[in-house]
This record gives sequence, structure tokens and C-alpha cells, in this order.
Amino acid sequence: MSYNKILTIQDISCVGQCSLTVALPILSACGQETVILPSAVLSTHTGGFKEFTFRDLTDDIPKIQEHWQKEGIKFDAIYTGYLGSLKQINYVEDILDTMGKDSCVKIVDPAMADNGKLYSIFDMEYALRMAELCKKADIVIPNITEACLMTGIPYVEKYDKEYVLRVINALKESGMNTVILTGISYDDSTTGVVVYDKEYQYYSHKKLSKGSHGTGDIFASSFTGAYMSGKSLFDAAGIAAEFVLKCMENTEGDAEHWYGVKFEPCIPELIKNLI
Ligand code: PXL
Repeated sequence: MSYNKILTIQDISCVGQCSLTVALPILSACGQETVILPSAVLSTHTGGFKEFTFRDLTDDIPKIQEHWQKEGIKFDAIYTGYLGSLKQINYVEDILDTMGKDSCVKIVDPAMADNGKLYSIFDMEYALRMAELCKKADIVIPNITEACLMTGIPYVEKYDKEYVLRVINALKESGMNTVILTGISYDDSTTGVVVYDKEYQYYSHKKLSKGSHGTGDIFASSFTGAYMSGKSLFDAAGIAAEFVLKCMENTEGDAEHWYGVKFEPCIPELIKNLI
């Protein structure tokens, strides 16, 4: 299993089991050195809590980058998630351009929308700017809502493989590299992940009746951890999909835990699948 220095850039939602509070433990559990760059600190995530606080750390980003440059710090992988503003995307673009080793793997999860809607603080200008950032990545991990927003293809709830291929082709034609499209479901009992490097591959598994918050971040983090530890794209996507399913099953029926999934007890299972 290879050991890498991975930089992940996303917010800290103090409560809510998403972004950095899942990326850091999951990447560490995958045996990877994890460097964090918090884009903002929020009291909670924005998906259902009211009156959350938001401390924007945009202005700290170039100062932190400059210090790392002085120290000669470079990364084997850079994985970005939820970002707070257009200005942050500009800074992150520069980090992708300058802070990676020659072999650096750049992974961008647009983390801006789900279920046909943008998250509360974003607008279409942000979505289109995010599409530009995605073109700098080796691997992008959108869900179908994010892919539709970035391509202008209307989002629909029911679709077939032809529609999914149209969305992926539009992403690729716009200049994106490997696409991992999450939450792709062709029937009521299964869902899965499409991995499109040079051809269409689909990993499908059982679908639960209800979606959960933060699962996109858990998928992207465990995918990044598995891929950087040496798994193939498709195997890493499968490991991440099974991990997300396990975490959701572990949370099902706990109404008080509406804001995220109880991923921590499932970490040993994730590690087992990496060996
Ligand atoms: O899980 C994505 C995410 C990350 N960070 C914050 C969010 C969300 C989704 O709503 O609000 C702050």
C-alpha cells in the first residue's frame, strides 16, 4: 500500500459529519498523510440547520500556500470539496497548478448541489466557475445534479444509460478528464457509480429508501484514500460505494441523526477492503 501526502481543501463544518470532519479521518484511516486547508469554518453544515455561522478563510489561503512554498512542501494528491466563494476557486486553481509533485493526482468534487438543486449559498455563476476548476482535475466526482448544472443538460429524476452517457460526453467534451458520476440509479432497488475513464463502467449496489447528508463527501474521501493507496479507479469507486452504503445502513432508522451518517464504526470495514 503506498503512503502519500494528500492535501484536501474544503470547509470545516463543526457539526454535521461532512467536508473536513469526514475527509481527515477517512484519508488517515486509508493510511495516507493528510494535510488540510480549511476554506471556511461553519458552526454546522448548511443543509437543514438554521442560522449557522460562517467564518470565511479565503484571505488565509494564499498566505498558507506561500508558507508551504517557502518550506518546499508539495503533494502527491490534491483533493478539493466544498468551497466558499468564487475567489476561493481562483486560489484553489493556483494551488492545483503549483503545489503538486510532478505525479500529483488532482481530484475535484464540485460539492455544490444535490437532488436537482444548488446548496443554499451557491448560484449559477459559481456552478459555471466550478466547471472551469473541474477541467484542471485528473478525476472529477460530480453527482448527476452537479454534472447537469455544469453541462446545461436539464436535470431529470428518471433517466437511462443513454442520458448518462450524454451527460458524461458533455463533461468530457468540455475538457474534463476521468469522470466518476455518483448516485446513478436505473431502477428502484439499485444505485451505483459510473466510472468513465476511456469506457463506461458501472458499479451498482443495493439502494436504500432515503438519501443521507454528507455521503458525497464520504464517497469522495474514501475513493481518494483507496485510489491513492494503490487500487484501480474502478476498485476504488466500488470500495467507496460499499463504504457509503454501510455508513447509511448504520444510520438508518435513527431520526435524531438526520444531519449526517454514522461513518466512524464502519471505518474498520473500509480498512479491511484496502488490504
Ligand atoms: O456535504 C457537502 C457540504 C459541505 N460543507 C458544507 C455544506 C455541505 C452541504 O450542504 O453545507 C458547509
